[in-house]
Amino acid sequence: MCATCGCGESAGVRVSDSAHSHDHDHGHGDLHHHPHSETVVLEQRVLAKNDELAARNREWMRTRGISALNVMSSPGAGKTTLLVRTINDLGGRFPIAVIEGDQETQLDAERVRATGSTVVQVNTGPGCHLDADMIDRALAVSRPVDGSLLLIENVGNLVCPALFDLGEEGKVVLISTPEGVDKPVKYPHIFAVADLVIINKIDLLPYVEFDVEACVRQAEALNPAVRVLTLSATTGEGLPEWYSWIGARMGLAPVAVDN
Ligand SMILES: Nc1nc2c(ncn2[C@@H]2O[C@H](COP(=O)(O)OP(=O)(O)OP(=O)(O)O)[C@@H](O)[C@H]2O)c(=O)[nH]1
Ligand SMILES: [Mg+2]
Repeated sequence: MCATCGCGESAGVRVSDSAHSHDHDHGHGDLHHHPHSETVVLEQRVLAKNDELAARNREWMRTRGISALNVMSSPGAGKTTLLVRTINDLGGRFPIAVIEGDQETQLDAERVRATGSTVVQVNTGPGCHLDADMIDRALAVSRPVDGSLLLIENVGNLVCPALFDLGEEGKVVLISTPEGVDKPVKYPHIFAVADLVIINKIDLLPYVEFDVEACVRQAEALNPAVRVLTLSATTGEGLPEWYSWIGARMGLAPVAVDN
């Protein structure tokens, strides 16, 4: 069981590209067999080890000019839809590589692969988040070219991904309008660490009860420095602001895209 979030991730984690699929121990090793009374100490050790690996990932990417974004949300908020659209719109300007995190299946990797982008699927089994060791192993398979944008889609979950630094350059949290306006106050930790909050599926606003301004206020109350964008990954409304944000993170001139 994961000593940090108690999510039971002791079974094998699989890191695979289209040609390979194999089991790995996920690196928490002997930490799983200690009694409950040591949970707090173990939690600190797990997170400290993760932070160390994340720092190594960050340095590896920094020296290669690779900018990684950790994209997080509850299941179905639209992460893969947004990633596919982003690759189709921006893929001609700089190389984009993707790491897909899901408990099971290659479904999201297949959607990304259809764009022609490099993609590695990480299956976490019972685990509910990606960690820095998984990213290290995925990078060893993917080897993004220098200057790439690396889009990491985390496992659909608003809780555990908040705790684990992957070595990314920025954390992006999506919330979609049918989920309801109260997600930031119910799941404050992930919104507190976000660099960008995206309110997705705004095309559904006429059909769902969702107060955009109230949601923005909640997110800003938890995280005064956060930027909030509203968009629809399917209609394309709001995407130019998202692309400008990416461009700024990558140190590029504003990216103009017709939608
Ligand atoms: N109306 C509308 N539907 C959307 C939008 N973005 C995504 N969807 C739909 O929402 C559903 C889930 O989208 P995904 O992109 O698979 O969501 P996800 O966050 O990647 O889901 P998991 O990987 O399972 O966590 C799909 O049916 C999408 O077509 C949007 O902006 N508007
Ligand atoms: Mg997805």
